[in-house]
Amino acid sequence: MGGPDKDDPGQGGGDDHQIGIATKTRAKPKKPSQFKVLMLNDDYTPMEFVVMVLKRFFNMDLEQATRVMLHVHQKGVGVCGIFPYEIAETKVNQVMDFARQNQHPLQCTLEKA
Ligand code: TYC
Repeated sequence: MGGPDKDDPGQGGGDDHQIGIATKTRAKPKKPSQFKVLMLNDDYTPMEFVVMVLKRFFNMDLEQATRVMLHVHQKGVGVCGIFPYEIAETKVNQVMDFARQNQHPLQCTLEKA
């Protein structure tokens, strides 16, 4: 990667007197960085509730949600999905709010992918 931009006209093709719009001012556009949404195990949140959360907020079907829930239950942590920062943050907040409303200690967090 890197190297000169093919799509960047830069200073105009050898013509010192060219009139036009400056195109060299923009910073190189950054790809939006991705974040993992992690679900953490605890001893109290019911398995069915975790499955419901994975279906509701991560659009998993019952089989996927059950697999991820069991992975978290056994290993302590698992990935629910990978998203741009703002979406990942929104998912974490939605899960935490929903867990709190239902008085479960379920924890969810972000990690740079
Ligand atoms: N360990 C919980 C139980 O035995 C189930 C559970 C799974 C809780 C995944 C949180 O992220 C979690 N009821």
